Formats: sequence, structure tokens, C-alpha cells
Amino acid sequence: MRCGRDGIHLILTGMQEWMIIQLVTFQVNYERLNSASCVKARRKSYGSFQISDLCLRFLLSADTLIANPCRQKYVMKSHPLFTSVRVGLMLLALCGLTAPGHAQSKPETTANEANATLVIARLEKALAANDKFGADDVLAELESLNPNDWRMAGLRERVTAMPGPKRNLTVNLGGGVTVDFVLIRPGSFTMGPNEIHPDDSVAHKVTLTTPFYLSKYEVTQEQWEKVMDGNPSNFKGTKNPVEQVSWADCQSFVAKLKEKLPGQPFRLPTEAEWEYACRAGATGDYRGGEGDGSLAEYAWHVGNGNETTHPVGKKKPNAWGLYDMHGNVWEWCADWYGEYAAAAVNDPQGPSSGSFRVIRGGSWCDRAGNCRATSRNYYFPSGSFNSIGLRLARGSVP
Ligand SMILES: [Ca+2]
Repeated sequence: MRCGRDGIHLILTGMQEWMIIQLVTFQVNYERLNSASCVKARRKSYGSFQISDLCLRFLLSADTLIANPCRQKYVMKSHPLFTSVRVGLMLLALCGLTAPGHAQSKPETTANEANATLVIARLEKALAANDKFGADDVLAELESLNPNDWRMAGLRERVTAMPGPKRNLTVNLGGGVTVDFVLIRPGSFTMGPNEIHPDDSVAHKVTLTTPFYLSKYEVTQEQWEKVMDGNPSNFKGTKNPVEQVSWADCQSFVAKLKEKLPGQPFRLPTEAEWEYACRAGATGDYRGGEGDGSLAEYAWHVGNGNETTHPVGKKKPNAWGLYDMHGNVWEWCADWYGEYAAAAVNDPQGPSSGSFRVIRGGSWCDRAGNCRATSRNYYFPSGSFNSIGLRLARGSVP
């Protein structure tokens, strides 16, 4: 019998084939213990019965199992095959039949691998609890800790298969132009106060109840052109943020984008969503809560902007992977400008009417103080300026 995956091809003897079938049987039962939805997905692949794939999956899971004493004890109680499986694994290792990148070429266990095993135990817990966000977090931790871990591919596949919005989303505008989005999870934060207009901006608790996507970068000129067939920007550059666009222009951009990509709920972020995403969990004026001393690492402002916009993404991102939230160009928000309510509020949308629309984040021509996470400003909805652009938001479903 010949089977293969990722360039590895093995010739199995009758005994080895029998052993693998025992392992696959165990895998089926192990998956059943893990998760009903997982089993459903797996059964589809069992239909074609690609034994090499199943064998690989088993080896991935079995290693995790062996590394987790609690789960091992549970499975041993509930599944008598476990002992024979361990013997089988040893035999397979002796026969040289192993998962890609595993025993045959596996280096000695490193500290990172040992730590990764502990992290994987937590990931298994999140998977068992169907905790999508938790699993995403632990997977990111694992990728950071030991990105070449041989178990990574199987774990990534299982996390990706979980229901719920994905951590990152890329929207294709055609011609090689894309928009990258970052998932912003629900949560609470203290919004405000604002020093530019202190009378309007009392600090208050805001809770955002649903996840949404926010574009990783300000909308660039090539993205704008791909949708609008024109570029009004003063400082030309395909990767520079579009500017000289009014709030009304942005609504046209969003409407045309929805026509181009039906069913995708694009929009401008609300002011609360913008500040929540800008803070990225920080409570201070800037991305990390520190003073403006390190702002130049994260923002183009009047102190380092050289009187122009700059290509997006050249400064450091904030903790949630968003670039240029501080500086480069102000970003239009959906809301009319108005006073904050002092009381705690869920999903604020701003006043129901007004004369000005909110802009946030400061720009290349603003002092550092205007680039604070809390700094609010406003402009006429029909007005445009060479320091005002936008960032796209998108609902998290479908
Ligand atoms: Ca900005």
C-alpha cells in the first residue's frame, strides 16, 4: 500500500496497515469525544477514506493527547484502545512511519516546544468549550511561541473550522487591490474626555455589544480609485491615504463598494467604535497609555510629518494591529458631532441630527495633542480637506 502527504510517501506492510487502521479507529472515537461539529466535518473526509491523511490527523491528536495527562486519563477510562494505540505509536516510530516534520526529523525538544505543549492544552480546552475568541488568542500565542511547531497546521485547521467571525478578513477590490480588515471584539471602555472641546466630552463608560471589522489601514488612494474611478487627493501616492474627500463622498464610496461587493455590510465606524479600536485596550492618551514621547513611532503628525501625508502602515501598529489610528489623516466617523451623555451607554450612534460630522485621530498637520485617542473634532459633511480621509468598518456577518 502506498500513501502520502506533503511529499512523504510510504510503503506499508500488511502489519503496518493493520496498525494504522487501529489508529484510525481510535481517531474516529477520539474526535467523537472532542466535539460533535468536528466529528461531522471529519466524517465527510472519512467518506473518501484517505488513510494517509487520517493517519496524520491521528498522530497530531495523539501527541496532544499524550501531552495532556488529564485528557489521557479520561480517554483511557473511556477507550480501551488507548493502551494499544500507544504501543502502536511506538511501533510506527520504530518503522519510521511518522507525521511530516515529526520523529524522523524532529530536533530535540526545546524549551519552546515544551511551553507550546502547555499552550496546546489550553487551546484544546478552548476548542472543547467552542470558545472561538479564546481559541484564536491561544493559537496566536502558540504561533508567536513556536511558529514551526509540527502540530500547528492541524490546530490552525481546527480553529479555522470553528463557527464565528475570523480574526482577519481580506476583501478583494480587483486588479490586485485588497482591503485588509481586523476583527474588533465586543467590550467596554471609558470614552473621553476630550481636551479640544472639553464641554462636550465627559468621560463615560461605553459598551460595544457586537463584533465588527475595521480596516487595518486608512483607505488608500488606489483603493478609492478602484471604487470611485477618480482620486481627489492633494498629496498623490497609491499607498497614501485618500484625502480631500467629504463625509458625503465617503457615503458614496461605501454605497459603490456595496454595489461592487453585494452582501458585505461596509460603513464608516461610529465614533465610539473608532475610539475603542484606537485605544486597543489602553487607557491613556495614546496607543499604549504613555505620553506623547513615543508617538513618533506610531504616528505622522506635525512634528515629523514633513507637511505631507505618508504611505499607510509605515509606523508601528497598535495592540490590535491597526495602523495610523493616530495621525497621517483625520478619519471620518459615522456620527453627527454632539455632546456625550454622562451615563454609561451601549453601542452609541451619536446625535440623531446635527451640523457637523465627527473626525478622529489627528493628522500630518496636527500637534501631537490632537492625535490623542480621545481627541474629537468635526467638519462640514460636504467639506473636504487635505488632512481628512477615512477608514472602513464592516459588520462581522455574514
Ligand atoms: Ca489616521
